Amino acid sequence: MFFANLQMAYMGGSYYELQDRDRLAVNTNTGSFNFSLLRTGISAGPVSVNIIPLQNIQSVGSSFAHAGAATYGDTMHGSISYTLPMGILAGDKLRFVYEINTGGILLHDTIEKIYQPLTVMFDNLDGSLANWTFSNGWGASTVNSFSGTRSISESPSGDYASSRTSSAVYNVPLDLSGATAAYLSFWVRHRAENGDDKLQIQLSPSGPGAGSSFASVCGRNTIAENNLAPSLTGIRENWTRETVDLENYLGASNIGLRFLFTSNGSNTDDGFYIDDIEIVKSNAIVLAPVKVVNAAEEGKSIGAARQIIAEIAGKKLPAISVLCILSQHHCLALAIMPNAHYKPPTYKCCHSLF
Ligand SMILES: [Ca+2]
Ligand SMILES: [Ca+2]
Ligand SMILES: [Ca+2]
Repeated sequence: MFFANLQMAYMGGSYYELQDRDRLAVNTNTGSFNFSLLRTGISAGPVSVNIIPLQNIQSVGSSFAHAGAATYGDTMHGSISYTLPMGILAGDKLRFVYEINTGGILLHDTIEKIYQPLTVMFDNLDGSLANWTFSNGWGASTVNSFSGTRSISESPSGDYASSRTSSAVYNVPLDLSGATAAYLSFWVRHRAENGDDKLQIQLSPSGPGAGSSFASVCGRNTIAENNLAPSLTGIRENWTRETVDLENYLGASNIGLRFLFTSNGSNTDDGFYIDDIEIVKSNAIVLAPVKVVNAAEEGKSIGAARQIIAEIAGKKLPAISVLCILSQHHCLALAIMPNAHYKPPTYKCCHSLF
């Protein structure tokens, strides 16, 4: 389903679209998470927002409540205070859920950030654009900007052309070596023929230059329909946060970033504006629960060693030896063979999975 259709389903009532307004980096142990609420529903109902902590957030302040934006398309701003745990370390991942309550429905938006990450790149596109290689019309635009006075656009003045293929390549290689988590974020607004004219976010593990092999990646708002590559398409005339989990590129040291615009042979529009592009990474050791995904040799007697396959934070671990010491169906992992990225959790109980 294209975004416009999804939005139509909500428009009949009181509906708000939340945008997380803060950078990916959280640098202080106490502060506020800031968000905006765009009224996209016909009704002017009240709205409240609260935060459900998921990971590395000790506590949050009281919820935000508002009687409702008076006019369709209005934007309100809110914030909720947070306190991080005492022992949080640079590079630790934060996760929480914005819960939006309006018109009798609950909407949830999961946010991931990193505490004191390493900034791989940040470009507000207000200064020199020497780090960019533009083709077929891309350039700076002062028509719309999320920050400062400029963004970049595939058609900075007027509508894009039909049957257009054009790109903006960030020509500095991005280094995610040693990273255990990394995210790309940028702000975007667009008018483009839904499904036919689109923007792809692309990464290459072989750098941005000659010989690169760019592939489209999924973000929070990309759509991949009818076997098309994941793309931003359709109409979003308010600045929208796009984020991409770069987990498939962790460890690579020569990554290229490209925005690829394509249009079909008919129906043109104003196109895309992009601003405040940011990539952060964490090199922190991942401490996460082990999840057993396959246990072979089921039924061995008590005391026998087993080999199981497990993952930590979604990544396969080398074979784990476990000793069944409780019963045939309740085991403790005694020895976990770590690779360089992981601290071995000791005595991780896996009984629920046997
Ligand atoms: Ca800007
Ligand atoms: Ca078109
Ligand atoms: Ca344009």
